[in-house]
Amino acid sequence: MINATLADLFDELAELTKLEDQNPQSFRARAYESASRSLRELQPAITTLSKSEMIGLKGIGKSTADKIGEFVDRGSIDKLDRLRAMFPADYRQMVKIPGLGAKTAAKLRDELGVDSVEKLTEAIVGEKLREVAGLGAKTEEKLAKAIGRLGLSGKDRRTPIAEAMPVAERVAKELAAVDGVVEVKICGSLRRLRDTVADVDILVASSTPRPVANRVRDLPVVDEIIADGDTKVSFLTHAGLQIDVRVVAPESFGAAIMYFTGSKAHNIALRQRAIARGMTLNEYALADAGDARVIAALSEVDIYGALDLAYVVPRLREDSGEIEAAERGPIAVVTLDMIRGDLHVHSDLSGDGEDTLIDMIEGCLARGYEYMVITDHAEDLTINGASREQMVEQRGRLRELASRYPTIELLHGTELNIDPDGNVDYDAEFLAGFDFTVASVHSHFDLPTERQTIRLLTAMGNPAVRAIGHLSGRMIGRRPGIEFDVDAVLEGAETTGVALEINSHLERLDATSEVIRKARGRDVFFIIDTDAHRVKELDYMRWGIQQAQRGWLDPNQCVNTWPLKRFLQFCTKEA
Ligand code: DGT
Ligand code: CA
Ligand code: ZN
Repeated sequence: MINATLADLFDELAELTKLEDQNPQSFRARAYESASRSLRELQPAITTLSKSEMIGLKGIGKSTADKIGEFVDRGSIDKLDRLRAMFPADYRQMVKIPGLGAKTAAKLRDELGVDSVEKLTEAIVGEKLREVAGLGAKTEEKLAKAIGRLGLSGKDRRTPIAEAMPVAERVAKELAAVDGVVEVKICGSLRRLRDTVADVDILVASSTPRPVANRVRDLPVVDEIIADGDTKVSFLTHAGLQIDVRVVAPESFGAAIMYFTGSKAHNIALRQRAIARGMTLNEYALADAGDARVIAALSEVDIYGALDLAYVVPRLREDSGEIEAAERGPIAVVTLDMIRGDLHVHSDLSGDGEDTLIDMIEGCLARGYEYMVITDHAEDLTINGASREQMVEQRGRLRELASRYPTIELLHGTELNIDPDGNVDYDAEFLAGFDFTVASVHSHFDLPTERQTIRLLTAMGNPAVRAIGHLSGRMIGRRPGIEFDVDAVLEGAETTGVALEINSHLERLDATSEVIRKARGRDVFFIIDTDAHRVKELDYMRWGIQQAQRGWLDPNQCVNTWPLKRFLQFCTKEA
């Protein structure tokens, strides 16, 4: 646990150092990032190592080791404290606006006293930015649009899931280790896998709340406690995210997590259903309305059952048809155990890939897959792509490895780049040599809707393309996706048989749940994959699964739940 805690702190140090150096490529920030990676991979607790052993680790130098020492001795790191004071949460939020770098942010603060999204919005309205050298009316317009599009301003500011989830998981894990704790569950919008969350709701089952509350107050992520009670503690993290921790009795844990998972609309519909049956439903129990006898409270399954409903996965709890479906019978959703292969996996042949081909294969093998596709970046992605020669060589190696890994089918693919006109890398003949390809948009995110639609349809029409990667190209909270005509693209997917990817990265979760849902009942195929660039990221599959659930994907539409033979037919377009 200490390793992960320290890794988080080094990540934060890296983020803040980029602001201090006003340089996203800051050399010092990179050093902190490699320290963080090294800590995350380290098996023994770092505290069991001597200083010289620490320095012997890849990515950890003397100054990093000193900082680890500081934290172990005093529970804080001077430099981090100094940077946190220099760059408060509001400022950090402002720097996240696309198109606003650390340099511009520093100028805004120094010259206009603008250090939050709110103040920036005011300054834009007052046309103040054009008074600053190097900025102009264009900047004002661009930033106003970015703020508007991302919903970054005001009280309804939301945190991207990729930022909230790791923090929530860390807190949950810490609390699970507290004496007397039976179970911990992350609830609210995070459990429903919404793209962004207003706050994090964590529920802890324990008959003795006090030690839990004490532990929460001591967590290193806590910046400020905003509500302090025996059974509920709310705090803000240094990044400004609110986390509510509630302690409830183990015997009503099911009712409590159900209530705090929501959504509110789902809860209201269930409560009405309970009332219609002479029962009451609240965060403590489903009970008899007459004599208050508890009917079900321990588990969510029990409560749904007592309401004559099949279990509803949290991702579907939005009161948009799931209750009616649960009334009819079990709801078919994709689950992790159905997945037979990962179809979008990078090795270190990609410039941004980290682990070797063998590592990635063994990673997939360890996850029980029957097939996998290696999809390193193609040549047009200038810094990250592989040349033709490298691709051919990799294919040869993969074929050789087949006998060494007889239980998993190793397929050779690539991730192609869709250019503004919908064309992809290589030529038809070279493309025909791949077993499987996924084609993705990696540039030109701002073209008009019509051009983006044609671009996607053209790529789908390419006989070598088997799937479209991260359909919109969005980075949640940082970059809006391309705008395209969803119906036209779904129709294109039907006519060409090209699958749409559900990319599991929490920054992406792309295709969006809205698109997946629109494809329900149509002849559109999906692949759920991790786009892993290192072995550990193969575990992202669970987020892709949850995204598929949120989009209510029919498991039959999911290509990588199919047996090998059918998948191979799909690769050759016979599906
Ligand atoms: P957000 O906005 O991302 O925090 O979304 P949620 O869904 O996490 O909303 P939040 O944190 O306000 O509340 C957590 C859950 O608690 C919510 O999903 C359902 C439940 N809840 C909150 N307020 C009410 C309410 O007035 N009535 C009912 N039935 N449930 C509520
Ligand atoms: Ca919430
Ligand atoms: Zn990729």
